[in-house]
Amino acid sequence: MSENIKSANKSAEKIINWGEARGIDTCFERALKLKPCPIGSTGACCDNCHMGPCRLVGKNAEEEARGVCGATLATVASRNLLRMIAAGTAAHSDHARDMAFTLLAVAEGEAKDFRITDVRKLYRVAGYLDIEIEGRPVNDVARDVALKLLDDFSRHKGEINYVSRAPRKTQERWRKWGIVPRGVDREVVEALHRTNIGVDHDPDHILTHGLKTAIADGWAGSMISTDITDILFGTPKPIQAKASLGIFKEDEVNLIVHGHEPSLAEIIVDVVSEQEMIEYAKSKGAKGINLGGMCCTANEVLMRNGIPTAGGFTNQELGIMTGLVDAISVDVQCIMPSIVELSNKFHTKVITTSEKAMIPGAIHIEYDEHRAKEVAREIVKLAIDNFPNRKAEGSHITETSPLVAGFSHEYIEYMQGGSWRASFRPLNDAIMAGRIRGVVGLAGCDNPRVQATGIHTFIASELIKNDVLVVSTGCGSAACGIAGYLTPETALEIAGPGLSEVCEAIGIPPILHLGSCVDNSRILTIVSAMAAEGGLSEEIAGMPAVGIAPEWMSEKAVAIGCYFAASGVPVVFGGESPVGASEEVTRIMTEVWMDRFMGALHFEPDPEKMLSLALDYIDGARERLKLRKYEPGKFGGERVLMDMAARREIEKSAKPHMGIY
Ligand code: NFS
Repeated sequence: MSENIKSANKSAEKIINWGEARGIDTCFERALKLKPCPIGSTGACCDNCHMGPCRLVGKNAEEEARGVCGATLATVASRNLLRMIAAGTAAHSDHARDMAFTLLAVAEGEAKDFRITDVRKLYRVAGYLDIEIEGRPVNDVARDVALKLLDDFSRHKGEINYVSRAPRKTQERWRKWGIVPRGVDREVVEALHRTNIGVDHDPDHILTHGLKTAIADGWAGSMISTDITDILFGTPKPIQAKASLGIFKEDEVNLIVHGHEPSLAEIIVDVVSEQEMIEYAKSKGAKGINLGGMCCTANEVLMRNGIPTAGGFTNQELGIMTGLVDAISVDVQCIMPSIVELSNKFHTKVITTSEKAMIPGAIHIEYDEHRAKEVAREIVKLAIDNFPNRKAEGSHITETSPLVAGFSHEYIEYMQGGSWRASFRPLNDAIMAGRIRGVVGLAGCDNPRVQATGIHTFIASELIKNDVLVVSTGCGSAACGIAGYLTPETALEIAGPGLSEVCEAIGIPPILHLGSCVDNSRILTIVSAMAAEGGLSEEIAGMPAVGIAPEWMSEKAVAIGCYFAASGVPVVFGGESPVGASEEVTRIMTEVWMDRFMGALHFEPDPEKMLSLALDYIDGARERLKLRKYEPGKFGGERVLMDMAARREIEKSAKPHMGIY
């Protein structure tokens, strides 16, 4: 990778260069100008009280350096990591809480613009929660589901609901080490309490609470968000769409939905196709309204409606620099405040919509689920009204990449056997036979501190070449989509012989786009289902599965990495370690967590080493499970995968209401 190239995506690079030539600053420029603080970035700075900040540096800092209170480097670094986990957990879970309140409002008839789209999923979730469904009105079931899930946030004692969805042995490990969360809010508050000056000083004890908090993120907050979003807007199934900065149209009103929360964005999807709105756009000289997405709000509407994505985190400023974006509606998380100042150089209107998030200079139109359509119409109208203000300048892009997204865990189950025989048997068999070497969850942000999106695409292509099935989420999916990797053809062009054969038989890409970052919870469900299916590990721990976040930057990513590690999945993060100053903390996150949970969290800046670490973990798991040694192109005997023709035969006899799973 060339040092001078800031983004691996050619269109992005073109816009960056266009901006640089005009003195327009982006995160790429700022990342060059503003080097990370070498002390804070490795976890050696404590600013938890006002005697400091204390910088625990020096040759023998691990042994000798102390903060004014006497805190060691390991205490400081582990506290810093716990605060990151708590913040990440809070972000996902607060989003989930709002989804639960939306479901409650719908069930109680107070949010008239929404409806329960996937009743089958509602019943499935009610089943997890032991809520009676027989003979009851759908809204009553939905209300009980919403209330029971809301308990997960405020519970003081006991266990979060979805612990029961983990394999029994995984639960046993969690109980043995005391990391079953009680309630999301309680664990987050306790994390902040413990890291307050003078409370918890034992790094292992601090990090153990980190895992407990992270499990509250994965198995409560994120999983709740995924489930309720599916119930309200539909469980995703494969859908074609486009990705790139070239999705904007010169002759249409371009509106972007950016951030993370799907509710308002879903209503905007409806509103842009209202005839009245289209006529209004025409009255302003536009041919129509073109809706696009950014970051994880993009993933939500891409998975369910095929709305194109302009990309991930590092593309948000570049989108505005096309000069074609009439309005960008943002909710929460991963929104650069710089977009407001940048938009002043163009004609773009930036609209903040969450009561929790404002940016000075932006237009604030507050979303409220009780009047969702009204708010959505106001936003769409604002974008339309701004269309005639477009200035000529901007760096236009025309290329787009086709992709297939929408792989919910329910669909993955369905695609392996149809409505009647949906299971994970074929996947487990393919892994056992060595056709598929293992599974990697490729997740997380794209990052201007590296060649943005380049490490994602490198790791993704190398993994599939090595017959590793990739399930991807978040901005990593956008990176793969823009690179053209989310198509079934990629299986034939790049994937190794075993993976390629499996993908061809089912008609899927070798990289399955599972959704937004909260949808990493789908990966937990998938590995749990693989454990239940038999033939591999009986628990999540020990599966030939690894998590990788090669360009992570958000605290949310740290929470995700930790809930995977606690669940038994080794995780490899790119970049320098945020706790790298402490060998003790590094040892706990790798060796101690491996002993207890068979999971770990590594930080490795070298992409080649990240890859080999992941493959070593996969091969090690295969060996422990006594599976045949992986050799490219050589497979053991196993059941034949069900191809499309066989599946159609079964479908013919399926009842029409069977849905997709
Ligand atoms: Ni995940 Fe999604 Fe992207 Fe990173 Fe931000 S949008 S929640 S945190 S940058 S992947």
